[in-house]
Amino acid sequence: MAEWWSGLNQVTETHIMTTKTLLGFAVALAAAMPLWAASITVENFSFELPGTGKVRAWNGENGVDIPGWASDTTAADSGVESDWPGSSEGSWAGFLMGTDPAAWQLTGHTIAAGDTFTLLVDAHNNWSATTPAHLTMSLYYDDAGSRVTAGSSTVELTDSFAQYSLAFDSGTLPGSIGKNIGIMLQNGATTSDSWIGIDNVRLDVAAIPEPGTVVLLLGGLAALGAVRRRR
Ligand SMILES: [Ca+2]
Ligand SMILES: [Ca+2]
Repeated sequence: MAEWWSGLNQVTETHIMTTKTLLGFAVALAAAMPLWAASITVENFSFELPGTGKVRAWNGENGVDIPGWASDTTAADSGVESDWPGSSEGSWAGFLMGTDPAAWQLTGHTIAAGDTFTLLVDAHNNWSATTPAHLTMSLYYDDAGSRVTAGSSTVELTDSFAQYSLAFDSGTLPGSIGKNIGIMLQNGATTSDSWIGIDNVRLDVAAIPEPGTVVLLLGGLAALGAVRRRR
């Protein structure tokens, strides 16, 4: 075999090896997705504020506002309290009466393509005439001032605090992209003789790159490999 041919062949083989290594790396990277996860700030997530006493109603209707949380109409007997029946984080917990309006909070996080969300809420039954008690937790996006439900789940509660979760993938609702995400919590009872406790509300987001981004990433890695090979 001519020497020039052997040399060229070697270069080609090296290039194939490099490409294979890079492809392997990209595949491993894709398998390790989501690329990042973060916690979204939930104001007064643990209902520790205002921390001055039992407060009914979320919008300050009784003289003291409960930061972070709001309701569309005045809650008759929902708010924050610190004594019986306890909390799962800190000293205070939220409480929600059946038939009271949902307590909601719009976050500062703008929904991006590839975002997947997990809402985590600690909840239990405080006192309910009919058991089991229920919590309805929802995620929504704000569309120019109106709330559009993105996902909702009604779960059964026991007398002990437990963690409940709700997931939402922005890919299932393209209309949500570019809008801010919010949280809604409501007693799931249809009668007013039920009170539930809520605490430690967390919202996590993980970003999964779109296929186009992965292709771009692969292209970039291949180009990098080609440049290295030429050196
Ligand atoms: Ca708390
Ligand atoms: Ca408020």
